[in-house]
Amino acid sequence: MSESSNKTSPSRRQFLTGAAAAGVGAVAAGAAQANGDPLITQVQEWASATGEGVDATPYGLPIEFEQDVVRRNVEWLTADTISSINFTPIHALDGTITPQGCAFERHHSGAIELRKEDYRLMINGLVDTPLVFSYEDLERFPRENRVYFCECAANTGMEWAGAQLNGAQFTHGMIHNMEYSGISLRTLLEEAGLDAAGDLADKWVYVEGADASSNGRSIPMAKALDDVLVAFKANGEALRKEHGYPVRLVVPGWEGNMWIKWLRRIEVTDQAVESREETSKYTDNLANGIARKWTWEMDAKSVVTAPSPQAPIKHGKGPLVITGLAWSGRGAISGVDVSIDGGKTWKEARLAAPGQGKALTRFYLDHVWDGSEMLLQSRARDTTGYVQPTKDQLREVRGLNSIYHNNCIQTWWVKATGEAENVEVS
Ligand SMILES: Nc1nc2c(c(=O)[nH]1)N[C@H]1C(S)=C(S)[C@@H](COP(=O)(O)O)O[C@H]1N2
Ligand SMILES: [Mo]
Repeated sequence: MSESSNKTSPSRRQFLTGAAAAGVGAVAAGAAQANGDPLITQVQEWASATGEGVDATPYGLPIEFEQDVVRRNVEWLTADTISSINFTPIHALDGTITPQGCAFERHHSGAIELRKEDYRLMINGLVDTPLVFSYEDLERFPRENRVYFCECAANTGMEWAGAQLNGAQFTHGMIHNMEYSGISLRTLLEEAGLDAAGDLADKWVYVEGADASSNGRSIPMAKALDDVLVAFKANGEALRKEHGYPVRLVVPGWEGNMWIKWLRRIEVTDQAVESREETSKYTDNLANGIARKWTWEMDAKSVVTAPSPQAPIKHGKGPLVITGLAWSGRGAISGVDVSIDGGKTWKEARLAAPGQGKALTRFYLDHVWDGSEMLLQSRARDTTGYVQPTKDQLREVRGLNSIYHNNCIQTWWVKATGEAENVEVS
């Protein structure tokens, strides 16, 4: 849109604010004044010669003009990149599927390289027949395709005490959403046989990876038999090394730490192992100093991805697409509300598609911006009736000692200049 869209007459502006199709009208008014534009009137370089042949890029990368749309690390967060996190550039993406190439990574001992030929998956413990599968064995089981988000429990973890990191990528970017192809864990457990386990109600599976950290976690049997996947493809192609090639566990709706990468062993046990990853880490410290055990599900959460600090408004007042992401580990998103006044009043956003269970939902609010500053927020609701809490509501229950499971409402202070900043309102 060119600047001229701001110069519409008052009467036309009034008409535009009232109309549902406001955006389209005002953008067209701007576009009509593009007459003398050399990009329209002159033959351009790219139309005067041939482009690259089909073999120039056997496997495509984003065009050079998009090279700032990359995952980013916050150096001071961790001592070393070997045990660290980087963040998905959610401020610059649209739709819901996260390309693997910019999907956040979290490693406890670095990303390992494991060839399919060297891959083995063991199922042992309280099973009728302990089994070891090769990658090729896994490929022969009936396959499923499902889309799920994976959110690190530490996403938004730096924001408990106050607004901290200035960008949706850094406050909310420890999340990705992919279409996984794999086998249901139930199929593999039944292949090994669960009669030996007896009553399944109090049984667990202990899952671990082939990396040095092993990242072992205990999962209750009910979840293991419900919707957990042993996945080898994401978004149609092999998992990338950093996401667990050749096989990872997908634990829908539950904290990312349980999504074991480079999955090497599944042990059926009669109790939780209480490993390092589920005791010293990934527990929630409450206000009274006691740690809450097991917070597996990721509660409903949302964030406005644009406008946001890394995605300021570059045009003037008039039509403005406000957009963001919403998700819930307990079900599907049933609705998202957006506020431009710090939560005093709310408008229901438009969901790009009906919410799907445990997957990202894209929302839009087609707004006509009057050019004044906004305190922009979004609030997710899910199919269990749960409503995303404010930061203060969350602090009342959880205190200030927490890192993990911060699903509070985020506020962006969008200034008249169009620039945005991470702030808190109470
Ligand atoms: N084997 C193994 N699995 C692992 C980890 C790890 O370090 N090693 N990190 C866990 C954590 S804390 C998270 S949040 C997710 C991140 O998955 P991603 O790197 O694909 O984003 O993987 C989990 N699975
Ligand atoms: Mo994590």
